Amino acid sequence: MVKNHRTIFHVDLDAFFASSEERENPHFKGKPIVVGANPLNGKGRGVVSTANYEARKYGIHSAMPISKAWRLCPKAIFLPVNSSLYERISYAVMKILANVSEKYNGKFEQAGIDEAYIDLSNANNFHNHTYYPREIAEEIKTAIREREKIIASVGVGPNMLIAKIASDFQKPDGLTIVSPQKTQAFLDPLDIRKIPGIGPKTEIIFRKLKINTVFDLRQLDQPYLYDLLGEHGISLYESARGKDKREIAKFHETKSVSNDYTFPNDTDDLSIILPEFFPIVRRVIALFESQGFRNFKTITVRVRFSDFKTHTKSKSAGYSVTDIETIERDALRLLWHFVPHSKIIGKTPSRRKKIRLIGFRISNFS
Ligand code: TTP
Ligand code: MG
Repeated sequence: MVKNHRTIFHVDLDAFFASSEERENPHFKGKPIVVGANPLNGKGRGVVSTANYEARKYGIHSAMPISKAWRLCPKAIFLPVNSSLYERISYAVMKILANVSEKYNGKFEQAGIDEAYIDLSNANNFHNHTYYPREIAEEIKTAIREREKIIASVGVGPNMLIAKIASDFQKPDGLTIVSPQKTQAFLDPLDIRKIPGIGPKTEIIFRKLKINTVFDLRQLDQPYLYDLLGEHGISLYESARGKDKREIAKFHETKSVSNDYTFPNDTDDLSIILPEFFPIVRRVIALFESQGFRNFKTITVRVRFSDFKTHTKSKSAGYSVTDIETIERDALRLLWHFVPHSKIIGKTPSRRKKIRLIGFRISNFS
């Protein structure tokens, strides 16, 4: 029998960074936790990485300025980002998921630090036993909770798109299964922002047109959407109908690794910039290496100026983690495009803008 529909699972950990901190510090339980930049009594300038569900009750969410989070809930527990802890937990969780996938003859793809897809379309054929998605979803949630003390939400659907929307649907501690027959009824009432691919910019365009739900979106035909948004419009036409042809990639490919830093005050002072810059470069390389990689092709330096304009410069060459000196030298050359040279040779400060944030990324792994 040829199956028309696949059975795809999407697993996403709840408030991941904050849950990891709770796990390590059980006395935080029940309290609002915000992980991100230092709030500096409301004067901090970075952003929130994530907040636990207790803190979300105050309106705090990812990417919000940390100063705003502080105003919303000054009594919250504010914690810095402890990447190595989250990487360790992520690794352990992904191992559990890869094992489940293998046990049921599936395909596994890590999609982010706290999320993964498993294609279990063939699980029913395994050992001639019929496995129900709910059993396997419960098995996954229980294994992660018992072994890693973290709560995961699971979504099951006929493709990656529906599985991803489903895992978010009843967060936290969610389990949502959407059958192929119920897919359209599930999607129609959802807000357009629930569709991955509709971000803040596309949202504004649709709201102006009074397109608020997936049902509304479905009333627009392809030529109209193409005129409005180009190719992206066509892909949203498919998404609104619950269609998604993507296949689970058997081997996860990390596409890039990056890190950045927001200065406490905007600066053009190299004696402040450089001591932050090199540790960022080294952190990125260490993270890449910890994932078992050695070689990559491209480095990118990102600078955000005080007016929030953000610029990047990239260089491609054959880089290896064993040659950190070359990486640092090339990274510095890229940074050079953005810093006021006059400061180096002692002339008057240039008319260049001050820097708010610096970042470094590596990509094109080989
Ligand atoms: P998400 O899965 O998007 O968010 P979450 O796990 O905190 O919350 P939930 O899934 O329950 O809605 O992201 C996973 C982690 O990635 C998150 O814990 C922190 C990090 N992250 C950032 O650092 N900045 C961001 O803007 C986002 C969205 C996430
Ligand atoms: Mg998550």
